[in-house]
Amino acid sequence: MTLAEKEIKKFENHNCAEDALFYQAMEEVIYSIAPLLESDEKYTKYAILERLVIPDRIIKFKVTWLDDNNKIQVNSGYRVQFNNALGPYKGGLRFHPTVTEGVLKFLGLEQILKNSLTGLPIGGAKGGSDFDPKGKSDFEIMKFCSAFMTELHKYIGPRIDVPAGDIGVGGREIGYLFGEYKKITSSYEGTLTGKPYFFGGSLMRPEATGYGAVYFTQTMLEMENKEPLDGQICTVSGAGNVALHAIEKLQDIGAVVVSCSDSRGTIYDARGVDLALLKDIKLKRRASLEEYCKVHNEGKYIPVAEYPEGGHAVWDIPCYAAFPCATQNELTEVDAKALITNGCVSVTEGANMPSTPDAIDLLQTHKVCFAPAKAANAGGVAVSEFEMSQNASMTKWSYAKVDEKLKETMQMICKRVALTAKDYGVEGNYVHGANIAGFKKVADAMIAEGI
Ligand code: NDP
Ligand code: 2IT
Repeated sequence: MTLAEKEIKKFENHNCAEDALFYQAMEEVIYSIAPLLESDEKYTKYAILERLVIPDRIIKFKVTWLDDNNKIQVNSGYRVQFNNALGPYKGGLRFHPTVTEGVLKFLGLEQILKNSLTGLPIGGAKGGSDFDPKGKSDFEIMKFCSAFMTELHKYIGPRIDVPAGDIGVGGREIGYLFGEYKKITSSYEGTLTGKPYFFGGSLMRPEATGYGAVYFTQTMLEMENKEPLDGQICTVSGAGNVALHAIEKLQDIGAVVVSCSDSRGTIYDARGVDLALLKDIKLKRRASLEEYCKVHNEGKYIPVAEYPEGGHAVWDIPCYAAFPCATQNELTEVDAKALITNGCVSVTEGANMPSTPDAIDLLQTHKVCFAPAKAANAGGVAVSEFEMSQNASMTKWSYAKVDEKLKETMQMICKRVALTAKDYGVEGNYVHGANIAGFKKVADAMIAEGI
């Protein structure tokens, strides 16, 4: 039995339906960091893994709110404060009917290592609710956010825990959450990031994750001696905050983005997608992508029912670079096979853990450059930290300054990940590089801070 297998065995109790995603994330981390554990026994001596995989605390609360028909609705709310060895707990809030404690534990574990990779003073956390924002009125969103914050405010603060957005939580929701926090505490402080710009948000926070994923890919392709992205066909999945801004930056640098998707279907437009229309449909009207073909009838809409068995229509489209930016496990082994067959050169994870372990193995075996989420999508949380910094010093940074710092951060992460992989004998494996580099910094801090 290898050291990694022995370590994984210790956590068998998480191998259950409720913790399936958490177990998947944890297993990858443990496999990746085996060379580090082997090279220095202090990590085992100080029981770092055992201490890291259990959150500092999980807060679960009831959220009761009144819908527009004055009917009482009840949801569950959570905040998983995972690890604050490097700084205040930091990570997004997800509002989606699939949210459970297990989902938030997976996202929280990823967040610890991602935040560590940014080199910024932020710990890891995640939270959210099984509340489904789809089809809710603006007032209902506001009432839910107020009710959620009634409980959450007790546990957060600019030096304690700083939530932000994730699936189902954008500027509108952060605005309502911030308003309620301010009302309860009478304090105007940077306890949430992703705020709209005119009351404390940072320029470029909405763009940061998508743009950052593109900056990361540019650096990775250069380091791996591959052709740059300009003029290349790219595919993107998702049609939310991350996907739309990845598309925006890709188009900016001259790439041709031919796809996007939502929970109901995929758009394929061989001439390049119409981003202004996508923003209108998804951000303004909050409608289905089906609307796209009403304007562009040359575009093709592929509903989920017509996806390949075990796969997704987006990854069937030939491309040079692929950007999964929707949700977890949306790029399977079937999809990886299709990408490889079609000559795809790089895959960048804009979403959190969008690729299944089998898919990653296959892509890496076929020498497809693979940028893992915790490195490639760290631009969002990095700019969140820039927002914390601006709030704390009561200043505003220019767009150019944020963009420059974001670019620098993504390039630094990419180089560090590649270098770490090389140092630990797994050159070219960005998954192992990211996990080792992210873990090492948190682990060293935990050791230095005592038990
Ligand atoms: P949004 O809510 O803005 O968008 C999510 C998009 O993904 C929507 O188009 C949604 O479709 C689609 N989607 C959600 N669930 C599914 C599903 N089960 N199957 C297919 N499509 C789905 O979220 P974000 O763009 O913010 O987040 C996307 C991913 O990026 C998530 O994994 C998130 O954790 C990650 N991430 C986000 C960051 C951020 O700054 N926001 C930072 C780093 C990572 P529909 O419109 O139909 O619901
Ligand atoms: O997954 C993520 O990094 C986010 N949802 C953003 C977290 C943040 O605090 O900005």
